[in-house]
Amino acid sequence: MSRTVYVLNGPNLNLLGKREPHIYGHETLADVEAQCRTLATELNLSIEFRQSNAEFQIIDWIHEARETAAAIVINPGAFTHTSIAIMDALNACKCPIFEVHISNVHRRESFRHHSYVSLTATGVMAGFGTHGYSLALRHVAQLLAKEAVNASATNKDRRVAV
Ligand code: CA2
Repeated sequence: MSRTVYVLNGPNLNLLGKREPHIYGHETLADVEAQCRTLATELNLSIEFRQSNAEFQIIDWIHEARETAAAIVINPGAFTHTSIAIMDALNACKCPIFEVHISNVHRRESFRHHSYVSLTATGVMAGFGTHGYSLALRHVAQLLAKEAVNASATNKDRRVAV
């Protein structure tokens, strides 16, 4: 069973910590990646942490994740509010999808209140700062643990039935 989680970041998130700290805080994307990697090791997950400003690139990574990932954690940046193409790519994935926003988008401009990604996401985290990524990874680890328990119970049932 795959334990790889794709952590995908959309446009302008490479500027994290370098501008608008009153909205997005002081941590850089490299800090977020380091935190995710440390936590992933603790949770026995492997992560693919990526950022792009290009919509097609994010879509290609979602297609890659579709084949191999246990889950996708995605902060699509402003594509959240505009991209039917990213929503369609996510819709083609069977794995759980967690949408993360550093800021509470619902307290901000009305154009940030609608998310195409939320229409396909398993869960959404907004306003927890960069901690939202860690919360999402911890949740994925819990889901995988539950799946493993269920799989071993099913296998036991099969052995009894034979
Ligand atoms: O709150 C979030 O995580 C967002 O996804 C961030 C996006 C924004 O368009 C969404 O509505 C909410 C923007 C990412 C841009 O990040 C910057 C960071 C520092 C300086 C400038 C932009």
